[in-house]
Amino acid sequence: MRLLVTGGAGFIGSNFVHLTARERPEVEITVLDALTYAGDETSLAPVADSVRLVQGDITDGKLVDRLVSTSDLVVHFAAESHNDNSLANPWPFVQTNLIGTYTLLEAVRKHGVRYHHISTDEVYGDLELDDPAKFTDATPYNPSSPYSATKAGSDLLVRAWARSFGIAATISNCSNNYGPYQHVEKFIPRQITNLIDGIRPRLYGAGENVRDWIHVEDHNTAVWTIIDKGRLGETYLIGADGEKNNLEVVQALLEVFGRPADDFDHVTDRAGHDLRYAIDSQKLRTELGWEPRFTDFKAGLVDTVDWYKANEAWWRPAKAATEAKYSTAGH
Ligand code: NAD
Ligand code: TDX
Repeated sequence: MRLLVTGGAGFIGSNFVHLTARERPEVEITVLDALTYAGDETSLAPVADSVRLVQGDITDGKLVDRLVSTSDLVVHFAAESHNDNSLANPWPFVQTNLIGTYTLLEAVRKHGVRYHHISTDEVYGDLELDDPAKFTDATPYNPSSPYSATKAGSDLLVRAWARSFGIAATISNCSNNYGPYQHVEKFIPRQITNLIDGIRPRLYGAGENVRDWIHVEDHNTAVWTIIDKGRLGETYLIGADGEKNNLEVVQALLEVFGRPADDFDHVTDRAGHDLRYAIDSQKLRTELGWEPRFTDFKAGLVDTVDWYKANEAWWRPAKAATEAKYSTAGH
């Protein structure tokens, strides 16, 4: 099978390529990645022999058409992915998440290639802290930020291309991922690398916002399950019942580092900050038989801290510029 992975040099995409190279050696893997600030060729170094990396943009119609025409399956991870960046400058989000997805859809339509679309639970907006409801694939779309609005738009393009043009597509909407190779701009790696550097963690607002954490490996086994067994045209929500508020996560990290539970700073909150995400993944579990394996969040955090300690050369080059950007934004 010839597989095209967009965004395969990013956090989740590179972990997906690692998993695929390890467990499916018969798959020929091509990665299409623009190597933006968030993409890093060295994330693919351990599997470099099994992967062809093409540096290019998913909005480049000619390049996308050529790569899709020689593929049997496209898994589309490439995106502008950070909410804070989307508040500072929404344009790259419109360009990559909307125009980029459109460009891929036109190519898979033309060449009749199977397509899996990676999306987020943020398309559903947010929940109250005490709401017993969780997101399902029937929850109405209600995105809050330019990031989540462009992801929602990209999902709707996929649904329209499946219904009107009959493309062979599936969609997954996953909750917050953590694990190795995540950019230091994101919450957990930012605090881990702050703690390594002796800087106090930074909590937006009161820290009561809840995220539904899942280990990146569990996200990616779910993606393969949907590709193998999912019904075409369907949307599957991926989650591992990992709800934690941000204060709990910061205090878990402080404990791993042997620091006092109040050794952090409150900083300016994010504009439009979603309060709570929670995923109901019953459809994926009962219909397709998927289960998460990394269900011990504390153990997963300890492994992730160990990874950042052992791989300083990977994250160090991005750290100072990331913190400078946060300091300008008051975070
Ligand atoms: P990331 O920012 O770490 O990686 C994105 C990758 O896409 C980078 O390698 C970047 O170079 C590449 N890219 C960006 N613009 C491109 C373009 N125009 N052309 C080609 N490549 C381009 O993101 P991530 O956290 O790995 O997220 C991957 C996907 O998963 C995204 O679609 C995101 O919306 C989705 N998602 C992420 C999470 C999460 O918690 N991180 C949760 C649910 C869904
Ligand atoms: O320094 C921080 N302090 C803090 O309290 C940072 C960077 C974040 N936060 C808070 C904001 C959020 O409530 O932590 C939570 C997680 O923040 P992010 O890592 O920025 O993730 P989030 O905005 O929840 O979005 C993530 O999950 C869904 C990914 O970045 C998206 O790509 C994905 O779709």
